[in-house]
Amino acid sequence: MISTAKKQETAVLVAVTTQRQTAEQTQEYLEELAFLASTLGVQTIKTFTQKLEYPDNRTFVGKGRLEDIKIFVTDNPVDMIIFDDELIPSQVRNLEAEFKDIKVLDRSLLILDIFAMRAQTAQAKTQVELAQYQYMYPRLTRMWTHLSRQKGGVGMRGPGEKELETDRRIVKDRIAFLKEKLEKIDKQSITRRKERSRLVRVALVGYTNVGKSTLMRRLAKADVFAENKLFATVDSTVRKVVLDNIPFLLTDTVGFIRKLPTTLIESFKSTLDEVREADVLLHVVDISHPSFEEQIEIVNQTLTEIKAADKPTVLVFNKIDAYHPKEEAFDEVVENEGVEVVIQQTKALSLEKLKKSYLTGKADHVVFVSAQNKENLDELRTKVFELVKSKHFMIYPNWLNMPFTDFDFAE
Ligand SMILES: Nc1nc2c(ncn2[C@@H]2O[C@H](COP(=O)(O)OP(=O)(O)OP(=O)(O)O)[C@@H](O)[C@H]2O)c(=O)[nH]1
Ligand SMILES: [Mg+2]
Repeated sequence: MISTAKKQETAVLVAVTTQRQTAEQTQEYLEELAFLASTLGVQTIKTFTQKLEYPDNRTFVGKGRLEDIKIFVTDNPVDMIIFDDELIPSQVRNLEAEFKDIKVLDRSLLILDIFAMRAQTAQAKTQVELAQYQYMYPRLTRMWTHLSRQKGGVGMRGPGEKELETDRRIVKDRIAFLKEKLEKIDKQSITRRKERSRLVRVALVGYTNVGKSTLMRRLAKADVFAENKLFATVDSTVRKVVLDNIPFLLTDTVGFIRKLPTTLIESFKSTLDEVREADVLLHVVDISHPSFEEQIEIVNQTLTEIKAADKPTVLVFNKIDAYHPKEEAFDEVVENEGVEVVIQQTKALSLEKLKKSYLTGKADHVVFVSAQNKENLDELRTKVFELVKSKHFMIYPNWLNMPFTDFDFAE
């Protein structure tokens, strides 16, 4: 058990700007990484970046930057160094050798740790533990094992805060055991889903922390957990909602993030089935986030990856109450005494303009809401109802003549 009296752990974050990642993106990703760390109670005290064609094969950053980091961690109280990309096993080994008694972590390990902290159901707990061990297995060196045992804490927590096992042979057995256990649980959830398959299914999807659970509360009056932290939700919650006499199922599930560890996607397959098997998606976007457009892209990519794209989708722009127009630079040419002068100007994209650009063709169904302030929720309900209704009548062409006692409308 981690005692609450324990001092706050501190971290140094490291990221590289490459051909595929601009300096601006690197800054945003580092902010997100710091947010992930703070979700685990870890305080970021310094960030290091480097411009490289590719991350260094041996130590992620080059020799010079590595020296800078070493000097910093020698002079300051640093518990861990967190790298923004998933480290390959040999990089972990080399970096462990360089930093000796300081923990070396990466973004994947942090995400896995948060999932472990959040998992509630037996299914989610098993899925996370399996993903953790699959991530760890190829990285278990004698030294890492020894050091991790000594260091414990962030990066080493299994579901329920128990320390993860680091003995190679035991880990291998554990993976086999967890896979078997998960298969059994999955069978049960498939049966459960089949039983309720006669209702239209709507799933809330989106980047983490955009307000999916808050919307779930508003639409289904469900008491689900929402918090300004990343991955507040890692289990799925399903609620029955009735709009104008048409019942449907609404699912709130795990959010997506950039560079979601592949082991997590694989082992969360059955949780993600809720999304894959949905008839309608509500893709929730946090419009107040400076990189909301990139987040939309990442969610779309992940949906394609899990084969859940190409469904009727409502793009729900949430948090309009907190929207601040992003300033964009442009050049204005003016004439001054017969000479053309270029003046650098900025313009802010108002919410109205933004709405216009999305409503004219970027997506089939778009709604702008504030789940927190209950703004425009009726418009969202109407949109959802339209899509649910058309699907519902495909399943039940004779619905209007059916006896209502067939369904339990109680909420
Ligand atoms: N300003 C503002 N904040 C909101 C709104 N909707 C939700 N939030 C806040 O955003 C944060 C995240 O909300 P959640 O509902 O937990 O988001 P989520 O998408 O379920 O997040 P994860 O489960 O962590 O992926 C919370 O602090 C909410 O109070 C909104 O309309 N406006
Ligand atoms: Mg949530």
